[in-house]
Amino acid sequence: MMIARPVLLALTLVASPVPFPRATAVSIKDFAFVPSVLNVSVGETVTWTNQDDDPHSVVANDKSFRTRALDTGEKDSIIFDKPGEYGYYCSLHPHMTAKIIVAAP
Ligand SMILES: [Cu+2]
Repeated sequence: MMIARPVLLALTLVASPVPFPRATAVSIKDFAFVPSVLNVSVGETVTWTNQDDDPHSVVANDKSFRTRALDTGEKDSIIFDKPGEYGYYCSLHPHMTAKIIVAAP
């Protein structure tokens, strides 16, 4: 049974539904933020990585945060220290929109 437990644990992790993704990384790809809605907890850092050939940026709708313009392969991070919903967009392509939802601890 000692050998079987890690296997069982791995299967459980794979099989468990994940209602709120916990990743703190957002890819910018094909002129879209992936995932478009990201759930994090207060104090977590979100890192955006530009995987497109065109530059992109991240700007909060309320201007409370922004990254620098990111060229291909570049990344930048924002720390979210207050709960709330933060819509954001790309200042270079304003049709690119997404959201960070920050949960209270
Ligand atoms: Cu863009």
